[in-house]
Amino acid sequence: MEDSNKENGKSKIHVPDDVIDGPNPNPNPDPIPPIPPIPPTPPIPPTPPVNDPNSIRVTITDTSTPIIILFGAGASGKTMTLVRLTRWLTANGYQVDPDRNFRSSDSAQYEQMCNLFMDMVNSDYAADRTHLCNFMLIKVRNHYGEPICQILEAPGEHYFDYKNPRKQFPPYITTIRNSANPKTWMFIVEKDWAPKPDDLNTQLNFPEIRREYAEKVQEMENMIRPTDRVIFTCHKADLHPGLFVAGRPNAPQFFREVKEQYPGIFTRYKNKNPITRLWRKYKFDFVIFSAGSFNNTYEGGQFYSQSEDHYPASLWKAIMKTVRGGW
Ligand SMILES: Nc1nc2c(ncn2[C@@H]2O[C@H](COP(=O)(O)OP(=O)(O)OP(=O)(O)O)[C@@H](O)[C@H]2O)c(=O)[nH]1
Ligand SMILES: [Mg+2]
Repeated sequence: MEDSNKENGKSKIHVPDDVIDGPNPNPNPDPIPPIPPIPPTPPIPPTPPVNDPNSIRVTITDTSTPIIILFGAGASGKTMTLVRLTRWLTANGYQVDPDRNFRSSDSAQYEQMCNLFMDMVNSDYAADRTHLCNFMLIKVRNHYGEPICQILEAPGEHYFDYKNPRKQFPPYITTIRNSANPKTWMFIVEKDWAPKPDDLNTQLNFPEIRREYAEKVQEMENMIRPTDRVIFTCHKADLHPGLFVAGRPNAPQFFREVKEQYPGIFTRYKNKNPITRLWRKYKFDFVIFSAGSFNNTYEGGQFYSQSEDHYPASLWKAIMKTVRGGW
């Protein structure tokens, strides 16, 4: 039987008459208006001028509550320490909030940093090092709303830049150093610290960089007031499972290795009291810390799993000892 849709063996496609006869005689009387062009997205505010630390001005409105200064090189873990400590503090009834008056000259940007602070703390991802939240003063209050301390978090390059180790500290650090507040300097070290060079072809002399950082720590130790307190913290302890015993870091072994790798950093704080030095050689607490573990994601970020509570708990205990004047 022959297919009526076929002509000379080829398929014949049925086309309705009105399509052949031209335009629709009844066009829609209300045509859809053209979609207006999408307005350009407003420009993203520039990141804070942290690249020029000399241009930064800070205002300390609360001149009596102690300030804890997180002193450490770039990527030493300052921001993630603040994240881990804030999580622990808020879970234990403390209030942790950015001080919104700290940087008045670039208030819009700083305001944005303050707004993003709790998002950063609760994020499942590591804080981006280029993130806005990299320079803040945080206030910690107890559950009665009374201020306990203020914590300064700033980019590590302002304290030590391995490309220019002799660079002076920026003026805002001097402002904080000279402020009337009681102060605790938290000097951050990392066992076997090996900074990542910007250019992967560059060969860095890591022992030499650690020695230069140790000199920078001592430069600050020589400038701060004798009444200022210090804590030494050894970060990223989780990277050294060989120095753990029954799941806990072997603190004396970490101390010995850090002392060797960062010569002279502890000397100034030797306990010279002939009696108490028999059981306490140094006048500071040495805290082993880990913020947690970090796994690279396909998108180029880092998934963050927080450390056990004993890390922030012992860091807070050491901070409180200095704040209450235990040394
Ligand atoms: N394994 C391990 N890695 C850590 C830890 N803390 C931080 N890191 C890693 O170090 C990177 C930098 O941490 P940050 O807290 O941003 O360092 P920072 O000192 O604030 O850096 P700057 O703000 O640039 O000075 C993180 O992205 C993590 O990859 C830790 O406790 N353990
Ligand atoms: Mg940081």
